[in-house]
Amino acid sequence: MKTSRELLRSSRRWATTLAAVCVTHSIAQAGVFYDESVSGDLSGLFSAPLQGGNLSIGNNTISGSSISTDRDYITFTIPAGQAVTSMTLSSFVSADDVIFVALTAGNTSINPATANSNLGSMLGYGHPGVPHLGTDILDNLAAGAGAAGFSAPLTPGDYTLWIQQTQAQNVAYSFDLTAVPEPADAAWAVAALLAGTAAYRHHQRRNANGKV
Ligand SMILES: [Ca+2]
Repeated sequence: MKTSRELLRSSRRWATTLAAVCVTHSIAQAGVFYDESVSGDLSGLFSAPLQGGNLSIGNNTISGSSISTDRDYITFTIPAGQAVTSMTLSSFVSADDVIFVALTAGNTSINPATANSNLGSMLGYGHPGVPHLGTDILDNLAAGAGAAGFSAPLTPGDYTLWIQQTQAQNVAYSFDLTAVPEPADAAWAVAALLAGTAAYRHHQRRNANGKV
């Protein structure tokens, strides 16, 4: 059985931990995950996408452009204890109105030459564009006909995006992948903090009564 002093120390540690998480979250609000204008064109090989690495808590922005046969492939990893709640089309600049996006599990995408007969190997796909600007497109991708489908949030693991404009008009795009602590972890942290707060109040009451 912990003493009230121990519980108070525990609650302070949790408050510090939670504050650190909040600071990290605010710092990561507008993180660049990959920007073609800075780091170069993304891989055009479905079997060897650019390996993007781990997402950070907050927004992870992928920016690039595609025209005609320029396929853009990039992987991202959702670390253990995190989840991706949304993929927002945050920018779309083109004379055309849509772009093609597909999501697969793992570190490779599917062969575009046989994609039409292999839709089930994708988690989802869709054609987001002007009507989706500023909205989450995970639900649109999950609804891709013939795809395996999935439910948001995306859970820890490796994923690959295939982004491509198939028409002659260039598309400049940005997507924001929003990563958060997994709900179970966040709920546990809050519950622990609340338990610590209750212990602290108990400690204060005992102090007021001349007890420790
Ligand atoms: Ca590109």
